[in-house]
Amino acid sequence: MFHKILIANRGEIALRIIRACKELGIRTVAVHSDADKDALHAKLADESICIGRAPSSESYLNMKAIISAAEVTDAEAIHPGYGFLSENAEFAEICQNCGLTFIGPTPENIRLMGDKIAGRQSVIKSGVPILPGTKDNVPSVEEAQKIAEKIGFPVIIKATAGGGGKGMKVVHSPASLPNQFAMARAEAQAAFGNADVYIEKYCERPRHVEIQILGDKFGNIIHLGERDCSIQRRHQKLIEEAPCPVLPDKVRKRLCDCAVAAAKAIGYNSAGTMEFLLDKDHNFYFMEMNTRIQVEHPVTEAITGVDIVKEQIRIAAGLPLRYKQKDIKFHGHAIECRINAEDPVKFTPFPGKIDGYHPPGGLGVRIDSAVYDQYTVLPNYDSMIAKLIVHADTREEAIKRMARALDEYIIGGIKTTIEFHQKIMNNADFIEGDIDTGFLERIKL
Ligand code: MV4
Repeated sequence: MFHKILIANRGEIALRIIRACKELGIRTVAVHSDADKDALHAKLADESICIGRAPSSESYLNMKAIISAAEVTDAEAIHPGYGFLSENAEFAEICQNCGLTFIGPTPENIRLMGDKIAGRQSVIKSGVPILPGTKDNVPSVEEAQKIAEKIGFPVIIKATAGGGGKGMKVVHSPASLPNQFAMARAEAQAAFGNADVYIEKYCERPRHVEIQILGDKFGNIIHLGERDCSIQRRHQKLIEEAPCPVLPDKVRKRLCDCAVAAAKAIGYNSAGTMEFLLDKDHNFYFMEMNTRIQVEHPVTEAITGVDIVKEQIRIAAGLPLRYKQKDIKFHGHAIECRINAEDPVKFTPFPGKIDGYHPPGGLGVRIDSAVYDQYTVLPNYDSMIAKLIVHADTREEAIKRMARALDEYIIGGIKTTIEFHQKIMNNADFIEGDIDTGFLERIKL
């Protein structure tokens, strides 16, 4: 096992990783920007090093500074968390070349899954269902028109280098295709420096369901069940839950088996997530794979009891998985609400000083956060300041527990999404489990 790990991240996920390390008896090195000198991750780690100025591009994305920090502190491994350098194949490769273990999958796996066409092709071979669409980049509008006619409208145009909805365009008719095609390519070029796009059949009102995977370096791969992440706004997840409230057991089994087969097909060896769309008839289609620890991993931890970050570290250290599939038992229902420092109506960031902080507690309540009373939420970084996770025997009880915990949660001085979440917990369609990715756009709060 490692003796010392450097954590190349900030905020709640840096704390989450420090906690896992402490319980594993591993020393920790935090890195922080100028602006983060009072941040909890810098205080709670055994050592902490300033790696640059406030903008992420000069600190948390500064590969040279991070590698140097690992070298001067004698860290053996780097945990990238999520965001920042977590899905940067070049960074994983540099770590390798510097004799540092990147706590995540191989650079090859990161690169493969970062290319949506290549990723799609590699999982098709393992029999995972995908929506009808193109196998390759669609270079011309004439080609696009032909393909769309063949698949049938509506279709969706997506960036090959994409993810997160950037450069995505839904096309309902042949007449609107040329314009949408040009816009998709332009947006993809601007966002990713790569204008390549592919075309798929558009799935109406899908749910976003994803499978948590754990694979080790001995070819063992297990799943930890699914999460339903359908409550999103502008491709930002706001609420996640496990299990998916509408998935029949037989479909769940097929979905999880598919995700394991896909991970096996690429020799995946870390924690990862396979994203699927689930339509109203419970057909599912592979979308993409995330090769990092995800924000919403705690709902899976709640229903399985597996510490995913610890497992990820153990796997990177070359240890075999501690669980076989049959050891994984699912208990109850978990929900996570992302508490963002945001204007709850406009959904724009609302940084500032927290004046008065009282987090909820009690049975089945977990908070992953790095804020405290009188802490100043910075404008330089993501606006998520806490994750509130509840666990109960049933979904109905979990919703009531979440509503209770949200009521208790006091964060003074800034605006947050707490009241938004309270409204969702009282929404009849949400309570029924009748949600899809268009839910937030449709409802009036
Ligand atoms: C789709 C889709 C409908 N049909 N693909 C959005 C982000 C990217 N990961 C995939 N996305 C979608 N792909 C087809 N063929 C609808 C979405 C989508 C979506 C997916 C998951 C969660 C929220 C979403 C919100 C809008 C659109």
